[in-house]
Amino acid sequence: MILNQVLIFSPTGTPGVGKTTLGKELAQRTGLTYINVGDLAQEGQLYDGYDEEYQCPILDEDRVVDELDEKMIEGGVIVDYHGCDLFPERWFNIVFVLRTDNTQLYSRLEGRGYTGKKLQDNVQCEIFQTIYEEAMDAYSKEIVHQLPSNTPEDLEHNLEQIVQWTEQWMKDHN
Ligand code: DAT
Repeated sequence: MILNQVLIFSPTGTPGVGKTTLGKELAQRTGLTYINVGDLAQEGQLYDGYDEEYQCPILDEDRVVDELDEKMIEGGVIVDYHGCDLFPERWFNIVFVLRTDNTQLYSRLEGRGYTGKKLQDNVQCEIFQTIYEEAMDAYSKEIVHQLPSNTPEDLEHNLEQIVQWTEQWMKDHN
């Protein structure tokens, strides 16, 4: 059986770094299935309240994990989310953390209509490398890779590299 699960994420709460763009294109090139956790939660209304400060619904993490577990057991999945601490360690074979320079991130988030505290906090979080450390704690260090995501060239390079890693992983495990 081919078990190949890829998690793509960015510093906690940091959207706009290119996870969706990378994840969808990667799915096309590898035949893996792309899952956007934000969309999944919205479709199933897997929420537990509303965060007034950040103006977004609060994820019901237990229900999200339950919903995803079946798909994860089947394998062949790319998961896109802006955090990693809610997922069981056993789910993933490889983890990519995307990083974007702050000035670029600032304009991408502003372009999405982010303002005030939400904008500041997301950029701050990137500055402090919050998630990379979170990921190194949550998963075995050898499977966590950090990738730059500033330019279209970075995107293409990341895709090529991940496709190579995926092929190598399949060779090593079959
Ligand atoms: P996320 O899923 O992390 O929220 P996204 O994939 O929606 O991010 O991308 C946010 C915006 O940035 C979108 O307009 C596409 C652009 N983008 C993504 N990756 C990029 C890259 N490597 N270089 C330049 N722009 C990129």
